[in-house]
Amino acid sequence: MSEHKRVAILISGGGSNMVSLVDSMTGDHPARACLVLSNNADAGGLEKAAARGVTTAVVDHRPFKGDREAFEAELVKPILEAGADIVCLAGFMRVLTAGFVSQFQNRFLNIHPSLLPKYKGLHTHARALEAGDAEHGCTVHEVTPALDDGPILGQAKVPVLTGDTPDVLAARVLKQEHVLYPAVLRRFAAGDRTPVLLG
Ligand code: NHR
Ligand code: GAR
Repeated sequence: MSEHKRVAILISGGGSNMVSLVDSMTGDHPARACLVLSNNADAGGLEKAAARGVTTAVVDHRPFKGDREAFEAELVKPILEAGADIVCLAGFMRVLTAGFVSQFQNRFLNIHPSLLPKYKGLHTHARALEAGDAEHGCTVHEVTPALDDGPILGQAKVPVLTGDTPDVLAARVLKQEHVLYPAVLRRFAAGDRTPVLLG
């Protein structure tokens, strides 16, 4: 019997959330990273994962020319090969079909840069600024077929400050993402779905 839950982390870019998750899974943590998987061969996170001794894989979506199911049929392979118990999206930028999501039901997490249910989808920081919100933040939720709509497992709030641009606000939120996501994953891997609320 293996004592640790195995976590696959899907990225598209820099992977700072992935790094915060991988680096959190040591000592008495109930899980360990088994795979970092990117849809983008240029993702900076791939080198960071390899430097940490985590297996990496790339499945580029572009050759599939919009055939999401054909892309996902390849994307799922390294996840199954790695024997993942839990799958975490961390800055993964491709919408996934119900067929893919259903394979990881109740063990599939995402971090989204808004206080859901506000601002599902993209460009969340600009939308929060345009709306004149006094606070903004990030949410970890379970991935379900409907985008950014699954049960909420944690949220962290940050203030919106005078003069904020989308980039400045995004950086403030990202710092909190690096606190929130590891805290939620630790609980979730231990079988506890009580929401983590920060800020
Ligand atoms: N898939 C499902 N089924 N459910 C969710 O909750 C998902 C998901 C896939 C990704 C992350 C999400 C986010 O946190 C996520 C949650 C990409 C897009 C998007 O529109 C939207 C939301 C999220 C990720 N992607 C475009 C697409 O055509 C591509 C955009 C680009 O490449 O820049 O897939 O925000
Ligand atoms: C993070 O802010 C994450 O919440 C967001 O992209 C950034 C990735 O940063 N995710 C999405 O917008 C998903 N559509 P990272 O690659 O450094 O973790």
